[in-house]
Amino acid sequence: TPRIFSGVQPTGALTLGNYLGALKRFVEMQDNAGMETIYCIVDLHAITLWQEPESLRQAIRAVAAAYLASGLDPKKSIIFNQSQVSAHAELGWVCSCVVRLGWLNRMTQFKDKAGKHAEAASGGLYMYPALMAADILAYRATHVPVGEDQKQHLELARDIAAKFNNDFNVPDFFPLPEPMIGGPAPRVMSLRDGTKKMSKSDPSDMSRINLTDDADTIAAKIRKAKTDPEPLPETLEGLEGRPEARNLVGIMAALTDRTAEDVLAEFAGQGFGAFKPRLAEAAVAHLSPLTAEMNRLLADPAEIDRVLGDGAERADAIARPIMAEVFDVVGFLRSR
Ligand code: AQP
Repeated sequence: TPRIFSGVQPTGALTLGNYLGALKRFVEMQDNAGMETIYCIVDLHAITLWQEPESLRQAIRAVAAAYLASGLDPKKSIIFNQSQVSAHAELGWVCSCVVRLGWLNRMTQFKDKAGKHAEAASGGLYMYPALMAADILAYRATHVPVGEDQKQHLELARDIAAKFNNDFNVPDFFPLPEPMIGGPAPRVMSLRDGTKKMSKSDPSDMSRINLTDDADTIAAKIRKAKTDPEPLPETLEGLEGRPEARNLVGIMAALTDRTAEDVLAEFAGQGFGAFKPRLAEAAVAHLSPLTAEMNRLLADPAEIDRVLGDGAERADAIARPIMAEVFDVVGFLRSR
């Protein structure tokens, strides 16, 4: 059976991009009979950039609440935080020794996140893709749903798996994980700049819709979203060269489970003055029950911690025997 693995970083409130690009798809896969689904909150990844310890703890619970509120069910999926399963760190080290510096040097996300001060970036940020490969391989996961921004890291994970299999002469030891990019919104863009992805770490809060935003905030952010003065076109080609317009149409389509063509069929010829209030309505209708459920869950942190602890035990039960095989293959001596 296909085994799905994916994760989200607890680096702040989740955005509509994380929801449409990741969480909504996680739920669809969970509910697809015949797939085993493992969803992680990747706290080891989060500390590649500085996180205030207490905020990190809260952010882990908040991502867990977002998972559950979106419809992930701990009876159907394994839901846990990465640091509670030691296989991630252990295999992460092995993968760091398999990956080549030349491969890491090509990763565009490192360049984006390290910015102009790469010398001051953490070693972890640089090694991030090796840990991400380990996350997937520790379960021999076969499929990884991610947004488009993670495509390059997934290709690197495949390269690491192939090199491990080849170096140690264990063909098929790790399956090469398949990226699953696509879905209704593989790349939701910033509300302030249609050429940048919507990101929870963008300095401008107006650039994104957070899953914790209330209805008035969502409406205000959509009202102030950057657009152009042209009315909406009749066809998708008419959106070319209009990244902001394309983005808002895409968000509307994903929120209302329609194609972008269907959205244009309804709104062609109308300006953003008419479209934006309708988009805000759709966003609020979709997100406010989710936000309410998140808040309800967060009122009982002990219950969230229990769900994560239980998930970690089940994740560990899968990863532990795989790690024992890895240690043997690598040549580590284990005498206890
Ligand atoms: N704008 C987006 N559109 C579609 N999918 C997105 N994802 C993130 N942003 C968008 C997908 O969400 C999943 C979890 O992402 P992550 O938290 O692990 O890290 P990220 O990709 O770096 O996301 P952010 O929001 O930009 O976080 P920060 O700002 O902390 O780096 C992934 O599947 C991702 O593709």
